[in-house]
Amino acid sequence: MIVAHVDLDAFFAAVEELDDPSLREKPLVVGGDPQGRGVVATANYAARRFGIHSAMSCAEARRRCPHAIFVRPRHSHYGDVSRSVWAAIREVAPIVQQTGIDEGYLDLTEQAPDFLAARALAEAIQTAVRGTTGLTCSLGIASSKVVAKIASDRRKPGGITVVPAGREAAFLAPLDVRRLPGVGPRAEERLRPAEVTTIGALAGLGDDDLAALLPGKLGLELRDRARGVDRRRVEPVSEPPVSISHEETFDRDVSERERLHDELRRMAESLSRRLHDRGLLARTVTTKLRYGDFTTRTRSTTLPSGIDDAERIHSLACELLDRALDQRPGALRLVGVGVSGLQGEAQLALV
Ligand code: TTP
Ligand code: MG
Repeated sequence: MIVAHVDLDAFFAAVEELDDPSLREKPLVVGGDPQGRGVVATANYAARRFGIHSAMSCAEARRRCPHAIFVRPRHSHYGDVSRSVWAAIREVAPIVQQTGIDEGYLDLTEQAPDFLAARALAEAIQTAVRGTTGLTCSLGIASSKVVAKIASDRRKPGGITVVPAGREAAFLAPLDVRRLPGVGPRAEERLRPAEVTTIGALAGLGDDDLAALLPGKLGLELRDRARGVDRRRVEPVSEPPVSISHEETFDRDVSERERLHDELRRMAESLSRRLHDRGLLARTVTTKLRYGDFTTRTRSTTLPSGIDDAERIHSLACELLDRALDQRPGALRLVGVGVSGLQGEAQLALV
């Protein structure tokens, strides 16, 4: 099997730079309000040089780089651009499993007899993506998903990293254990004190040590992955949606908060089910309000990591609704909740 993992470079920021070339070379942060409690969705590479990264508070980003430019995300536009990107990729490599708005796996086995041919395909993909959208992407090529995914991050931006069959374990061994998908903060908390700080150290754990640190199936699976063993296939799925939303127009305008919160609960439950069914997590929750006079407002919040549970979606949606109603009270003819910033690959849960 020859798998490629494609990931666009500084995706949201790169789109903003394309639309306003004067932003290029300047530190640029796409995210929330630096005056308020907004977080960084992404930063361009100029801003990353100041230590700014995704999920950092915008206030902190501004402390690190006071002259950075802050822009708000335009999710539906990124969704449009993403669709053009994936259409361009499919022209070169049709077997695609998109796992997020800006990343996915390609099965190159049929098209590429060897890793050299796979590299040529990766170059063709970069050319196609750049040609149709002006964006750059990075690719990793390997015999499995986990290795391809880690490889795509090695030479960002614009790089291609090929890990030929047989070299997987050696490639992974020196890397920080947190780079292994599935090792989240909680697994790290257990591994670090035991001096398991590299992927190689995890790969080399004996059964007993592994069971003590990461019990059960999860530990075995992570150790396999640390060894470059990953039997997951590229499963072409229909394109994941860029956003999912629900809205409800009332027969009569509604002003009771409680009734509005109840509506949001129903919608959050349905969104949660739909996310769950597709194995997706959402980073952004948006509440939409339409007043009796048809004025429409939306309020969004973006989280550092994705969620799919109804309770979280509901409480965020209610906070956003309350904030909007505090700013502009009034009876509503419609409320809605949407989730976007959808990611396909839920991190393995540590139980
Ligand atoms: P990433 O691929 O993680 O980041 P990136 O494309 O901005 O940068 P890189 O060059 O390192 O790949 O995420 C893709 C998009 O998802 C990103 O442009 C913005 C969004 N995002 C968030 O909204 N919040 C987050 O915490 C992260 C990590 C990403
Ligand atoms: Mg990316």
